[in-house]
Amino acid sequence: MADLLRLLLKVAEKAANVARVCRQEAPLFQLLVQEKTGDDKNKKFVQDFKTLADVVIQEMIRHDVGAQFPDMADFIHGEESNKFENGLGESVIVTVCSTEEETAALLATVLDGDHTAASLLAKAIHQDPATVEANTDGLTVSLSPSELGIWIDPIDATSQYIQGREEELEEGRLSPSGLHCALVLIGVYLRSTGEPIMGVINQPFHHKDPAGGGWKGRHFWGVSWGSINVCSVSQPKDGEDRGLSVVLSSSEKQVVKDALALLCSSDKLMYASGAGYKILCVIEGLADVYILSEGSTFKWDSCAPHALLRALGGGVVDLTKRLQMTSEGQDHTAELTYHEPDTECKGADRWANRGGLVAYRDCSKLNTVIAALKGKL
Ligand code: 2IP
Ligand code: CA
Ligand code: CA
Repeated sequence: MADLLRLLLKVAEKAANVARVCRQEAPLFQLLVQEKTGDDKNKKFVQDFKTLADVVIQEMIRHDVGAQFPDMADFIHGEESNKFENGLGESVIVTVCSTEEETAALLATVLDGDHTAASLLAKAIHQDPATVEANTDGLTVSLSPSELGIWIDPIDATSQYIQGREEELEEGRLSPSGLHCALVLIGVYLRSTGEPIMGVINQPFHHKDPAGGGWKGRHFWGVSWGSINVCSVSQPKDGEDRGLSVVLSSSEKQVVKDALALLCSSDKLMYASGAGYKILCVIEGLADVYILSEGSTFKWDSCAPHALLRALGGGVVDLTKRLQMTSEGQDHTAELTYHEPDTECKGADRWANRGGLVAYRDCSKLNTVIAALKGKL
């Protein structure tokens, strides 16, 4: 498992490099944007974008993980389909080839013959990033790759990634929107039960290098399996309870906003973009809970950060299921799982977290918000 974790940290950093290159090269970025159609349409946005950056990043992760762990190859899923249509209406399957030159040639067919853009992208895909620091000593988990599956969201909060607003982040404070909300999410689950057991989160745009070297990112990871619970983010120290803090999507239902306004002071009811970023805020302790009353997130949004929350003693529950339960306490029956599609739905919706969700670190905070929402939805 330590091997797999090290590989995922490395491919996530490579993914972050590709995301940065695509923004740095303005003409490249323009070329990358295509509109989604059909069943894969995310109903949340009137105009959702499928970027070549997304597809390329997902395929690169699939390629690198599949090469080192062949037993996992058929169980590496992601948000994107690797079928891409170029300006001539030709359908091209985007894959990572064995050499940089071959990948560049394939990408050029998607990029309508723009060889400069294709070479830039291929270079980032084939470049090995500097080793990512992670203390994985003693991380021995008795699971084999053939028992595991992977969910990838190559770029979460695509709209923030495309808008590209640069924000100065304040230490210890949640910042509602901007490039820092865009995250690379790679989650590992157990095929038999669907439990999330390992997660890697890379934030490609965390701060600008003061020496002018462009954007710098950061990463987080966690493993939770049996008695092993390890996370790169430390457990909060038991301090004074400063009152409940909640993060929501700005498009959350008014009835939810109203119910929570009765529980939190106005500065503790916060809004932010990106499903992954909001769960990361809970992981980092910038908010106690993230509540979403709609089925607008998917398995690839929650799997990776869910594993980190579990390693910290928290989790992510299905809101609808949890509201129907009578008992309090940490009962795992409402926790989200990642192995089974919803057969009543079609396309991407088969993998939606249909009942909404609550992400939490501390079970007592989960119980407080569930009590406040009972009978309201
Ligand atoms: C989106 C993205 C959105 C989020 C939505 C996700 O994923 O994280 O920001 O909406 O639920 O599916 P909101 O910001 O309102 O929480 P993607 O950008 O990968 O499509
Ligand atoms: Ca997403
Ligand atoms: Ca995405």
